[in-house]
Amino acid sequence: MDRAVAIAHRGPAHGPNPRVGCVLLGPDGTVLGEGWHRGAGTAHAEVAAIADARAGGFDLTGSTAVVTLEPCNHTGRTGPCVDALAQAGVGTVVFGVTDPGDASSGGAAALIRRGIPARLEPHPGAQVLTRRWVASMRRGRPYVIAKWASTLDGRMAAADGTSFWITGEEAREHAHRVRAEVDAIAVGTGTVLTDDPALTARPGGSPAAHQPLRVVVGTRDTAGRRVWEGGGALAIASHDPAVVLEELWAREARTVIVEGGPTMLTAFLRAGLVDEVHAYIAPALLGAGPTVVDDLGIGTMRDSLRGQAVTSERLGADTLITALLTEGV
Ligand code: AOF
Ligand code: ZN
Repeated sequence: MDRAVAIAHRGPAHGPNPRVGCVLLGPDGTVLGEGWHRGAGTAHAEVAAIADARAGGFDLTGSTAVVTLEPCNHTGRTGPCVDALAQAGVGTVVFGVTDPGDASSGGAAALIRRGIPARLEPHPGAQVLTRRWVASMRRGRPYVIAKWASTLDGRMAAADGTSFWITGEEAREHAHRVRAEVDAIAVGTGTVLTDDPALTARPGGSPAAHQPLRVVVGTRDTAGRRVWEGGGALAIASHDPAVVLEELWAREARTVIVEGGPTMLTAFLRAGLVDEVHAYIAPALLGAGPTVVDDLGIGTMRDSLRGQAVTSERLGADTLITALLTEGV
């Protein structure tokens, strides 16, 4: 399963489908074939592994398929992996995470009905690989990462509105790498008007192969701003976070970064629609200027929003703190 997880990582983190890896083992434990999923519309990991084994001239009768995700039981963009495994003569299936999809789930039961033992062996690596995707499928909405950069005293801009270069090069580079892994980046019209961000993913200074959908939320006129350059950006004329996520879900977005400003971040937090926080903290103090989040309607410490599975990472002079906010993510 470790090997299946490792090859699954070669697939894209963005897009409507999860990253999946599959290793086919002979009765004596030798590897007969390997495959991973390269994104929606392409072969599933199992089908790719079967093709790999066939190319090597191997007979798969009685083999064991080790898959990071429960084999699918539906015809989506491609056919059911349950059928492909059965037709190939695979004898046993082991998987690391259960498929939460409405249509695609039930693969293990379908295999067992055909006399092919299939069992879940929960695997931490497989869970990490699919964590955001599984959460989005369970919720029926995109997984939301709220991202901001602030000073030590929680301010995202100075009193005169200047906000560029709060954090340093390493922190900005990290944020660009995260952008390249998601389906969409959403900001409010206020941020577009004050900061005029391009909202593109530029790790290492050059544009990533995958560019997330750029989304402008709100009703104010932002014509002529950089976000509209090159076309393809999306305007959502609503202030309701649920409406924004519905619109993005309809476009098959599974992961979204909400980048601000304070009005937008506050609306998402108030609605309970932030799954994960990425706070880049600079060792600077301003003492005045807007804070990253406004009134959340929380009056007492007991009701504070508390992060779980918190991590911290030094990025140059800055620190990235990540925390999960919703249950079961
Ligand atoms: C698998 N193996 O490698 C993947 C699976 O539209 P499709 O045909 O690509 O199906 C997408 C769904 O299939 C996806 O939502 C998820 O439930 C499952 N993904 N399943 O057995 C794979 N990528
Ligand atoms: Zn499949």
